[in-house]
Parts: sequence; structure tokens; C-alpha cells
Amino acid sequence: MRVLLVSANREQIPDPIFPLGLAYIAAAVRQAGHRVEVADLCFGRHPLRDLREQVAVFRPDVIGLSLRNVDNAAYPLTVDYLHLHREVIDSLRQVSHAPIVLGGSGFSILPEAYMDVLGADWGIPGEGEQVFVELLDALGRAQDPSGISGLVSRAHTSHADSTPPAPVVARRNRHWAQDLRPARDLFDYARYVRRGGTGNMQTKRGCVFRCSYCTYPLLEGNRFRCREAGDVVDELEALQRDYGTHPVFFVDSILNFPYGHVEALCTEILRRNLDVSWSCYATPVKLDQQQATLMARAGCQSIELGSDAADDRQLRRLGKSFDAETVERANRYCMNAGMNVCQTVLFGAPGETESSVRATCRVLQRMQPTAVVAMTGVRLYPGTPLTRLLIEQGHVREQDIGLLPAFYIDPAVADFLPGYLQQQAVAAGNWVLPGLAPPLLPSSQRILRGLGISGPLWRLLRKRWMHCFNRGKFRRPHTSWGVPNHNHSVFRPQVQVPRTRQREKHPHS
Ligand code: B12
Ligand code: SF4
Repeated sequence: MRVLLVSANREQIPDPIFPLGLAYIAAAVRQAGHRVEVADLCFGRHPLRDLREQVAVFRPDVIGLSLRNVDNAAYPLTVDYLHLHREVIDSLRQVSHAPIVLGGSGFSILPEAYMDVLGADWGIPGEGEQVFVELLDALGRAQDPSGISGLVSRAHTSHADSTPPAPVVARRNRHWAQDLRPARDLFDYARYVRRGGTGNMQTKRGCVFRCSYCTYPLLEGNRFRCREAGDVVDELEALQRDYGTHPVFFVDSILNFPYGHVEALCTEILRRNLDVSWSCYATPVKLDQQQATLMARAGCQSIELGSDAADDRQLRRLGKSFDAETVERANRYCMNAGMNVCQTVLFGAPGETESSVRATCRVLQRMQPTAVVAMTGVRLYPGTPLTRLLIEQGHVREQDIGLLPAFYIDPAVADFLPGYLQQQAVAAGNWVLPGLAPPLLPSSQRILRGLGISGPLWRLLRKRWMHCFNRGKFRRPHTSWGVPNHNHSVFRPQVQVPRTRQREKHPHS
């Protein structure tokens, strides 16, 4: 069959991101003997026109559409991508009768809602390598695919369970990477490295933790499925050979857990004497000096610690498995090892008080990380422990958690947070407040990448010269393609919906 795979993501903030998931799908489809073409809408000047032309020439039998992002998950300057996804579907329908199959992390968070509003033919929540190939086989043999487990169809959406079946698919797909390398050759990977500053790779799927707000266990399953270190480093080495030396981001939920995984990876990188710099997400749990030093020696230049808070009670409420002291220690070990450290924190979750906010900020001040990314409010997603609890307690109705982004901010801090966080950000100089003030103008990002600066840009926030890039009036969310989401009519006292118009009038209030 002729299969066209489309990456809808055009977001350039914080960087353009190589569509690794779709490259895995492309590899699986090609391996199954189908003819594959990809259409990547990220960079073109006229992406939809180019897409229509490509479809007219290629005449695909099936179209797979990857939806990575629902929205930018930032409050109050929320940007949502639904209308862009709609435009893509409309363009495809104009020139093709081929069935459209949806997939990707954004889609997987809200599969039924997307099936409904986009009117696609099929959808595959969660990882799609196996199920998509099964679907193609069935369609190729003119069989009815509706019995395939892990597949949703338009007809089935109305009575489907609203929890994504991704963990079920994940359990079946234990050896997900066996003999499969992402088909980067079908995409312009080198352009992502140039414009986005990093390539990307995945060493395992899943997460065993149960942080209250987090979708990752829902998307990838709640068990770790790790690749062998040798296999990962083979891929890393091949990447450096094929595309020149470039930094890589490991996209795992957290790279340094379970204990032993990152150790094996680092030992293998060192054994092969591979000179590569990389970055990752990590948990403070069990992050000790030995681990930090080994990671740094093996090329980990920058680490994003998902601490979320540094107040014991708030950490417990967020479902984190560590305390504030562990956060401080992990931060210190990483800094001592010479890594750049980004602390990501989340303010306004249930139970947050002015005192817990101040406590977290005091610890952040003391730790002096390279950068802090602080979210205001918690984006509520279907099926997370937090959303389920809020529904149970009657604060939120199930039907309110959907494509319209909903955020929770504890009323105790709702008025206090924006001003206080902006004060902290100004005083520290190295904070990023997505949704309140973006770190960089897109034009500045282009200049820095054009100068050959690679890796995560947050690691430069402490440099004095970086501050000249941040001057400017941030009057609207800075995304090259998304639009501010201001058409919400719902307002509940505790679940906040973005009010971009008001924010535009007082961008720094
Ligand atoms: C790593 C990561 C990042 C890194 C990326 C670094 C890099 N160089 O790659 C950074 C920090 C830069 C980042 C940024 C952002 N991210 Co992010 N990120 C992730 C993360 C953890 C992993 C993504 C990944 O690469 N996965 C590995 C690949 C292999 O999996 P995959 O893409 O899901 O693909 C699989 C399936 O989805 C499916 N599939 C994919 N496409 C298709 C197509 C078809 C047809 C089919 C059938 C199946 C299918 O099969 C694939 C293989 O199994 C996810 C969370 C998660 N666990 O998924 C969030 C996630 C994707 N990010 C998210 C968001 C919001 C963002 C930002 C908008 C945040 C912000 N405000 O800055 C930006 C957007 C950046 C951009 N330009 O798009 C959200 C998206 C949901 C939402 N709310 O919209 C997620 C899901 C996290 C969350 N909150 O739940 N991100
Ligand atoms: S926040 Fe991190 S550690 Fe917690 S469940 Fe999500 S991915 Fe796992």
C-alpha cells in the first residue's frame, strides 16, 4: 500500500522538535513492506499547499496523521492547536479519499474528542507501530479492521471508555525497539538539528511513578520497558556518524530511573569513547553524586530535574516520591558534577498556599540552578489521578476536561501567583514562565541557532548577554503558528480557563 505519514506539528517554541514518534511509525510501516512517504509541515512557507500537491502526486491509499501537541499547556497565555489540526484534515480531504488515521501523544490524550471533532476514519492512541501495521494489513486485504485491539474508529467513539488504552497497548509491545530504528532518512533530521539545536532519541518507554497530574504513564504505560545500553549507543553512534556530531535529547519520561539504566548507558558511551553531548529529563529520586558524576563524564551537559516543588507537603500532594531535601541534594550533585541544571516547578496545584509557594521559592534561590521553568496552574488531562480526584470531589465535571484546555489553580493562591512569580523571575534573571512571559523572542531563537549555538537554550539564561535577547514587549503568546486561545466561555472558580484577551492588555501585571 502507499502510505503517507503527516507530521502536523508546526510549533517552533521552545524549539522545532524532530517528530521521533512518526519516524518510528514510518520505520514499522516500511519494514512491513509498504511504500512510505512523509509530509512534515514544520518548516515550509506554504505547508498546506505543499501537502495538497504531495498528496495529488503520491495518491496514498492510507494517510497517517501525527498530532503531537494539543496546546502549549501554559496558563494564562494558552495556545491551542486544534484549528491547525483541522486545517490539515480539511486540506487532506480536499484532495484525497484515502482513510485518515490519527495518532501521536496529543491525540492519545484525548482520542475520542479528536475523533469526534476532526472526523477521522481511525485512531490509534498510544504507541502505534504494531497497531498501525495491523490496520494496514487488514485494509490491504479488504477486511474489516474494527476488531483490532488498540484501534478506535469514528463509529466506536461514542461508547468507548474515555481512558486511553495506551497502557494496554504498551504491555503488548514489550520489545518495542527490537530491530526498529526511527526512519530519520525520510525526514530532514539535519534541519531540526540546525534549527532546534538538538536531535532526539528514546532509550525506554513508560514511567512507574504516579505524579498526580502527569499523562506520561497513560501515554507510555506504567512499567519501564528499557532498551539494552549497547543498542542505544549503536543508534547514538550511527546518528553522530550520519549527521555529524550534534547534541541529543533523550526523550524518556525520566532517564535516570530505574537505577542502573543510565549507569549502563553512560558506561557504554565511555567504553566506546564517544564524544557526544546530551540532555534529558531526570528525577531527584536516587540521584546521587556517583550517578551525576558518571552522567556528566559520559556527556550529559544539561539535565532537567522534574522536582515540581520544594515544599514537603506540596510534594506529597503532587504524588511525588521524594522530599525537598532530596531535591536540594540532587540539584547540588548535578551542579557539582558540572552539569547545567533546569528545575521545572509547578505552582498552584491543590493545597498550594502562599507559604508553600514561598518555601519552594526560597529553596530555588538557595539551590542556584542554571534555570527554572515555573508553570502557573496545572493543566488537567483526562484520566490522571488529579483529574479523577477533582471529579470525585465535585470540583470539576468530567465533560469539562477535553479539548478546551482547563487549568487548576488553587483559589488560595490564584491572585497571588502571577505577580509573585514575575517578581521572583525578575529578581533571579534565569526563570522561564511559560504562559506569563516567554523566555525568548522567536527571532532571537533563530539568531542564536544561526550562530551555531546548540543544546537547550535555557542553559544560557544566566549569561548577561542573553538578557538583551529577552527585551521586548510580549503582547501575545509567542508561537510562530499557533493562535492565542481566547474563545472560552466557561469559567469555574477553581478551574481556570485562559483569558488571553485580558492578559494582552496587561502583559506584565
Ligand atoms: C521529550 C518531550 C519534549 C522535549 C522534546 C525534546 C526533543 N528534542 O525531542 C521538549 C522539552 C523540548 C518538549 C517541548 C514541548 N512539549 Co513535550 N514532550 C516530550 C515527551 C516527554 C516525549 C515526546 C517523545 O519524543 N516521545 C517519544 C516518541 C517515540 O513517542 P510519540 O511521539 O508519542 O510517538 C508514539 C505515539 O504517539 C504514536 N504516534 C505518533 N505519531 C503517530 C502517527 C500515527 C499515524 C500513529 C498511528 C501513531 C503515532 O506512535 C509513536 C511511536 O510509538 C512528551 C510526553 C510523552 N511521554 O509522550 C511531551 C509532550 C509531547 N509535550 C507536550 C507539550 C505540551 C510540549 C510543549 C508545547 C511545551 C511548551 N509549552 O513548551 C513543547 C512543544 C515543542 C514543539 N516544538 O512541539 C505535551 C503534549 C500534550 C499537550 N498538552 O499538548 C506532552 C504529551 C506532555 C504532556 N503534557 O502530557 N517536549
Ligand atoms: S512527572 Fe515524571 S516521574 Fe512523575 S509520573 Fe510523570 S514522568 Fe513519571
